[in-house]
Order: sequence, then structure tokens, then C-alpha cells
Amino acid sequence: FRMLFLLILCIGGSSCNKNEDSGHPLRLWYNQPAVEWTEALPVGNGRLGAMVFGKTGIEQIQLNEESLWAGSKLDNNNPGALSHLHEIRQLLLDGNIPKALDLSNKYLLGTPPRIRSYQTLGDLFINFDSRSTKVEDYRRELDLRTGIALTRFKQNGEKYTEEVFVSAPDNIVVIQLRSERGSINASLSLRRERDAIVESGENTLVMKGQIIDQDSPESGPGGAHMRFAAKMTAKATGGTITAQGDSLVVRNASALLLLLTAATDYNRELLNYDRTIDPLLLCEEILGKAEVRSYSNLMNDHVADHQALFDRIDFSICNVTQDTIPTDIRLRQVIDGKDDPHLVELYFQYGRYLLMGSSRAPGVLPANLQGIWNNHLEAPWNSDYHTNINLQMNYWLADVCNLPETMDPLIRFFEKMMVPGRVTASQMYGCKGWTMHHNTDPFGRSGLMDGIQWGTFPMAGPWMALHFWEHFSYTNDTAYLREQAWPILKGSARFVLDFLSEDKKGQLVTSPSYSPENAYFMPGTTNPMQLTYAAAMDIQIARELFMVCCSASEILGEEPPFRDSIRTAMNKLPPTRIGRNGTIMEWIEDYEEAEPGHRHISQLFGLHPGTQITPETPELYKAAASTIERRLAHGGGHTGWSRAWIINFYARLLDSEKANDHLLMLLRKSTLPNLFDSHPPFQIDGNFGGTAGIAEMLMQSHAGYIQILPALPSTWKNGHVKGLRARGNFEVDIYWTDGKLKKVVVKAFDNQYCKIKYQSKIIEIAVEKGKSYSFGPRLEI
Ligand code: FUC
Repeated sequence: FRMLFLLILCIGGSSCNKNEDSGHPLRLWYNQPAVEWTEALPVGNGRLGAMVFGKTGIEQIQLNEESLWAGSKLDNNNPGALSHLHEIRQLLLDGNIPKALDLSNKYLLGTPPRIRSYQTLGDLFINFDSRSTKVEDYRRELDLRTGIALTRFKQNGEKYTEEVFVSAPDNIVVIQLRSERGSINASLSLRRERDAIVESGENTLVMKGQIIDQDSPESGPGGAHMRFAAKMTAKATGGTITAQGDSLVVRNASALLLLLTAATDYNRELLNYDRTIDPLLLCEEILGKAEVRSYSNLMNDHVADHQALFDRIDFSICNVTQDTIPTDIRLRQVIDGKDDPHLVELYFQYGRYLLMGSSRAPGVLPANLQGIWNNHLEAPWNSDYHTNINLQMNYWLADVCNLPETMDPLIRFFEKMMVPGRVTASQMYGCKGWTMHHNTDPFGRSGLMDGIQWGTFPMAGPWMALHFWEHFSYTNDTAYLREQAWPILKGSARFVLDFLSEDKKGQLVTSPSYSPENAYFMPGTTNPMQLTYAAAMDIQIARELFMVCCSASEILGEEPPFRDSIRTAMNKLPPTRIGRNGTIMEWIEDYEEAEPGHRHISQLFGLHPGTQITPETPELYKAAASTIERRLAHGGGHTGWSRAWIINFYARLLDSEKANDHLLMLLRKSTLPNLFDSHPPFQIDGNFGGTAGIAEMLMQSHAGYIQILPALPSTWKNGHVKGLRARGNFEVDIYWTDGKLKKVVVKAFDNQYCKIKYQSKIIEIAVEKGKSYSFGPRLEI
């Protein structure tokens, strides 16, 4: 009877769905405070980021504001580019690469060649002067389900706790300390190595600053650049707070609530700082609204807001979790060869968590190389926006992992990038439309930078434009397509149409070009060269862009001429070809690679993220597998993001075991104690690419149908994933047992047809908006 009762309950209510949620704890936790920054725990709201160390003597919370960048807006297009373009192209066609390189160095490389860095805001230190004695029962954790970092321990028998979160609705960092017996005694200070002063007021600390850049031949003119401010208010329960010098001193409090916010005078509309903005005033406005609210109100709103996004996906591949073991020890055990599927669940959800924390409103800038978390004044690669794989990878998970909101900063930023991008297209290449090269900053730098061997990538603009189509393909939102995506896509296709020129065979090629960031040998030479024309990746990007622009213009009912010119050009692009060693050719000739194990595997763009190399092109598909094998045999996949890309490649090759092997290698070789991806050093793209790879193993939707469990590893025997988004505007829940599909539920958000594939079976049904459709193990309804 009890069973029957439960069953009725299940069928009757939505609680059944809830009960099917894994409910697995999703926590990173540790038995000791962080010593290194890469052990600290990240919290963020898309605009503000914090890294919590959980120290018991002097607590450290490192802070970021997304727009705090050194540098300034300037035009780095080389004015000599256009007048030398024809000659450079001719030299490349004639194989006179050294001379082409010489001219490119003079006339394509922009000035200044480098951008400046994204910078740390500084640190909040909480110096507990009474805490020199031993602590007991120490634990710190980050709960991905709430977005709260918690530290707790006992000292002299008394319990202390610290909770830290960054609220999106209130736009602040919230820190709450509690002690059981009213013995919080601490001094609070805000510190920044340079360019800032800190003053204390009654219950407040204020930091005011302006980045002073030095003149540099590499990075351009110095000067007083971005202005910024941070403000913190402190509220004590049962104790006192007094200002002392530039610190606040807290005595005998039982609770302490710290609210902190920060701002700069960056204006996204201008892609520049804007002296009409007063950063301190912005901080005061934000704090004024937040400080009248209670801790529990702030926390409840934060958790509700966080869960509205985070809870959309439930993912389970195990019955027993390892949550009783600290995360650093679990990682060590996995490195030593232990199986820990729950860590894979955690890693997957952590990627989603990190994207939520670094790319959404109230933030306005995309997630950079470190998301939003950076403790340097001069970060590795400036923590910038590399657009020859890294920024793209950051967003591979956004739509499929049901976080469309995280696309907003990327979309809005690139709408603005078109402005400098048009100048680059016309000044450097004499083209209509817009483009950019392999790197940018919040000031929208779009000329060729860093060096010819890194920067010769005018096809970065078209690659970024493809993300706009992707986002549309998940939502079917034609208003978005018309108003936001189409101007970017069409502007990019216009650029490509003009940029293409004829080679000696009459094919349309990109020139100048390179294959990020690999080099090749001309036959009979030993000097590695990068510069070329029509690298495979360029051509595959052009083809992909042309294909989606044809679709978009048809959907929007555009007049045919533009579409026709795209089709004509598309037919004249060189095909993707297979070289003498059975791999996809990376360059227009079958050159030998200078680095056969290179981290970029650009010639496989057509396999992933592109859609040109599929089981329907069996020879290319096979050659794609050989391409990866060759890279791996020569030490490829050694950076975190490169490994993550390989997971995605193997998922597209439907090779579940290899996808899983590389996922494990990502954990084993490229993951830091706080589960940040390691390039090395820390670079967040591997986290995002790893999460996207797991999604790709569970479901794919790029080929015109929803493919269920395309690359399910044999070790993920039983499980489910609920809430993935599929192209075509669907939400998909998949359940499996013993490695076989048990049930798939597809929720349709539009009236249309839906094609679903599992193993070799494919079905198509008409679906109605708002309805869910459940299919059994053989896709029977
Ligand atoms: C690309 C990669 C590097 C690094 C840099 C930030 O250029 O080739 O490995 O990730 O971006």
C-alpha cells in the first residue's frame, strides 16, 4: 500500500520531478585555509569577483571589478596596410614568405603592438588580533548550489563562521562574520599595491584610485587612465567599530556584516573610460540601497537569484558521492588513478557556476581569460580577450548548459566592437563590414597586434560572429536575429566577401592568413614560417559563416542578391583536404608542421565548433581522428584549453572512451586545487571547454537533430542529465541505465518538427509549444 501511495504521489505532483533530482552535494571543501591564490574559492556576480582564502589569523579576500583595466582607447591600425596589401598577397602566392613577412612587420603590425592588463582591485584583510592560538574543526567550502563561500572553525571552544557571496540583485560583495560569544576582534583594511588611496570613515572604508600607466614602446602612451573606487560599510552586532588611520577596528562583536562594492568610470557604450562617471558616487548609490537591508534579505535574494539559473540543470552519473572527502584530496586521488564520477559532476557544474560568476548582468563585459578573477596588476596574457580560441571556448557551454543570460555581455560587447572593427576592415583591408584580430581589450582594440606570428588573424571577427548565430539557433528568437545578430553576421560576411581574393587556381582565399599559432616548413627549408594564405581554419570559418548567413537571410526574408553573392563565393572556396599522412591539411599546401604536437588544432574547426566534418563526410571524419592522434603522439593537449577542445572533438567523433580519457586527463594534468583550469598558469577556458565537452558527450544538436547520448563512456553506467538546451529551442532530459537510454523527455518551446536520434534510430515528430514529449529506450513515444 505504501508503494502504491508513493506512486500516486509521484504521478500526481511535480514533486516527482524534484525527487528525481540527484540532490548530490555540489561543494568544493577543504580542511585547511588557502595558502596560494589557486586554493582560494571564487565568488562573483558577473561584475564583481572575490577570492576567499578562509584564513583564521589574517583573512584575505581578493577583489575584482570587471572593467578595471590598464590602458586606453586608441587606434592601432597600421596606416600602411592597405597600400601594401596587394604586394603582400602577391608575395604569399609566389611563395616569397620572408619578403611578405618583412613587409607585414612594417605595414600590417599595428602600433602599439600590445594591450595592457586587466588588474586586481586589491584585497580586503581582516586581521583577527586574538587568533594566534590553535583552531579546531576547521572547514571551508564553496556551495555551488547557493553561491556562498563558508569558513567555520572553533577557537578556545568558541564557534566562528564567515559567509561570503556576491549578490547580483544587490550588486555587492557580502561578508558576514559570527562568533558564538561576541569575540570578533579585528582590524579591517583595504589594500592595493599602487594607484590608490584608502580612507576610513565612520563604519566605512573608501578606496579611490586611478590607473597610472607608464609610457612604453610596447604598450603605447602612458597617462592617468581608468578611475576607480571601492567602498565598504561595516555593521557590528553587540560590539563597537572605530576608525583608526586607514583601517576600521572592531571590538567584541558577535556578528559583523561587511558590504562592499566597487566601480570604475568605464563606459561600455564608448568602449572607453568616461570622465562624466564618478565611480565613488556609483558605489554610494549601490551601497545606499543595500545597506538598509538585513543580512537574511540580502542572502535570500542572492540565493533565489542564483538558483533560478544554477538549478536549471541536474546531472548525475553516480549513486554514491565522495562529498565526505575534501576536494583537494579527491583531486589527488583522481590524479593517482581513482575513479570519482561525482567529481566529474562537480567539475561540470563548476563550469556553469564560473560562467554565471563572470558573465552576466550587472556585469557588462564578457568573461576574460580568467573569467573575472585575477590577483595581478600584470596578469599572464593580460587576462585579456584572446579570440583565436580562448574567448570562443569561454562561451561554448553558455546555451547548451541553459545559461543564455551569460551570452548577454558577449553580445552587447561585440555590438560595440563593430565600430572599431569597421575602421580596421576598411583601413587595413579596404573592405566593407567589420573585423578584428586575435586579441582585444575592453577598449575594443581591433588592429593586428603582438606580432605577425600571433596576430595575423583577421578571421577572428567572423569566428566571433558565429556565436551570434549559435545563440539564435538555441532560441529561435527572430527579433534577436533581426536586431542584434544579423547586423553582426552580415557585417562580418560583407568583410569576408571583400577580403577574399583569387589565388593562382582561381579559388577564393584569405590572405594574409595563419593557422593559430602553429608554423610550417616550406619544402627544403628549416626556417619555421607562420604567414601564409588560406589556412584551413580561415576557410572553414568563412564557409561556416556563409552557410549561416544564407540561413539567417532566408529566415529574415532578405532580398536574394546578398545571399546569391555569398553562395557564389562559397562555391569558390578551397575544399578541406587530406594530406599525405592521412590528416586534415592545416595549410593550403601539404606542409610539414614545425610543431606537430601544437596545442591549437585549428584545422579541425570544421569538426568542432563547426559543422562541416561529420559522419556524412566519412573521409574527412576519419582524417580528423588521425589529426588528433598525430597531435597527441607529439605531445599535444598539454594546455588545459587544448585538452578541453580534444574532449569536444572526441565527443563529435562519437568516441566516448577517448572523450572520457581526455576529461580525466583534464582533471589529472590541468586542474588546480580550487578546480580552476591550469594552462599553466590558471586560465579559465579549460573549465568552460571541459563543461561544454561533457554536455557534448551527453547530447549534440548541431547536425539538424538532437542526438541522445552520442558519447556516453562505459563508466557512466547509470545516470541522468536534465535541463540541457538543444538547438531548435528545446529542453532535454535524458535518463539512462546500464549504459542504455531509458527515457528522454523533450520540452518544445515552439510549434515545429523535432528530430531525435539515438544510436542508429532517428525519428521526427510534430511538437507543440509548451508541451513535453517522453520517449522510451527505442525512442517510442
Ligand atoms: C592562445 C594560446 C595560448 C594562450 C593564449 C592566452 O594564443 O595559444 O596557449 O592560451 O591564447
